[in-house]
Amino acid sequence: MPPNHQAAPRDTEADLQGAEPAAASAPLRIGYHTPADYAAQTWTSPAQPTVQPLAAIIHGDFAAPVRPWPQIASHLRPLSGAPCLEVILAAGPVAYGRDPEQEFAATPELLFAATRLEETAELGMEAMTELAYTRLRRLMLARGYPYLLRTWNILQDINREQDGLERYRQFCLGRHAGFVQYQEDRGTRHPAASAIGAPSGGLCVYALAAKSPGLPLENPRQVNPFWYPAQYGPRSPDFSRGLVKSWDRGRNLFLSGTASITGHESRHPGSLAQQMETTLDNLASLIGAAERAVGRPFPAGPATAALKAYVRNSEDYPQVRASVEDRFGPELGVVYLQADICRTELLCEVDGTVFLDAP
Ligand code: 3EB
Repeated sequence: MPPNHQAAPRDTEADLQGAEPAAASAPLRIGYHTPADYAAQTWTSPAQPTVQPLAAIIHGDFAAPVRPWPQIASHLRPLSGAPCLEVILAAGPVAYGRDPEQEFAATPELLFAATRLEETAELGMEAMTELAYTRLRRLMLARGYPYLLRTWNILQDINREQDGLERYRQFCLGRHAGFVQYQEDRGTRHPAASAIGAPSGGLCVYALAAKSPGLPLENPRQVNPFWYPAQYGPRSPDFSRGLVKSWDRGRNLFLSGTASITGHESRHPGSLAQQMETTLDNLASLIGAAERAVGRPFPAGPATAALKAYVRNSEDYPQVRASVEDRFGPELGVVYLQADICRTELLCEVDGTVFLDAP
């Protein structure tokens, strides 16, 4: 086996939960807001005084008002034409901080951290990615959140070939170099992840880590990414298809970027309709895997889920939206973003987060 093939995460949730004592905790939730709504809201409710923003992700051009929490520009354009604020809310109290390397927000259970790096002659994509992951790990360990749950990776010009290797593949090398360190900390438990391309912004990595572990998922329709054969690059991608995190009062399901891939192969190049079918079937299959893994339902509805759809060609937006609404209904929170996807033949990718208060 090539060296990039690693052992599968075989822990059961019971094993993982036993690793750390559970504190009273609640799921995080994600909502999408207009600029006016974002600027006007106080984000505190008398009914739930400890629920606060962990961070806001800014999609589109919006000069955010000063706020204590991290506000991260995605450099991705919403296809609706209007800026969109993605607010991640967590059960607090939340402490906010920043150092020269990153911005972060911490609750008693969860750490959000974000770092952005610009390329230089000395620091190319691979080295930059390793540095981003090294910084993230250093913060996680210093603050006591050793379990990586979810990463979002936004790469400028993701598909461009540079020095003989596509930038996404360079990213996978750098991420692995950083990631082997995490395995020494806590064993192989890949986070859920997305890796997408933007026209600007350098490398942006933002992530969620926790004091206690989550349960990585496999999708029965797809090969685990960390087992991809070498044809997709010298280092296979270090992420899991999804991850469930159980809290005292509820649970989260983090869905990794899901595209038209079955097994390890891209399906239906050139056919948007068929790629959408495969992508949405993959999502449904992953949600099914999560339900079997914990023996509980994960209904993705307007009050329980937020999705992001990344669309390579903006003219495909109406059809992508129609496909997603056909599956999930028109009420579900979805933001459609113009973005590049890590394989050039893929036209769309969908990720998201499910949040349930129920036990
Ligand atoms: C795939 O399934 C499509 O490298 O972190 C999706 C989600 C993809 C995350 C990553 C890559 C990543 O392989 C690409």
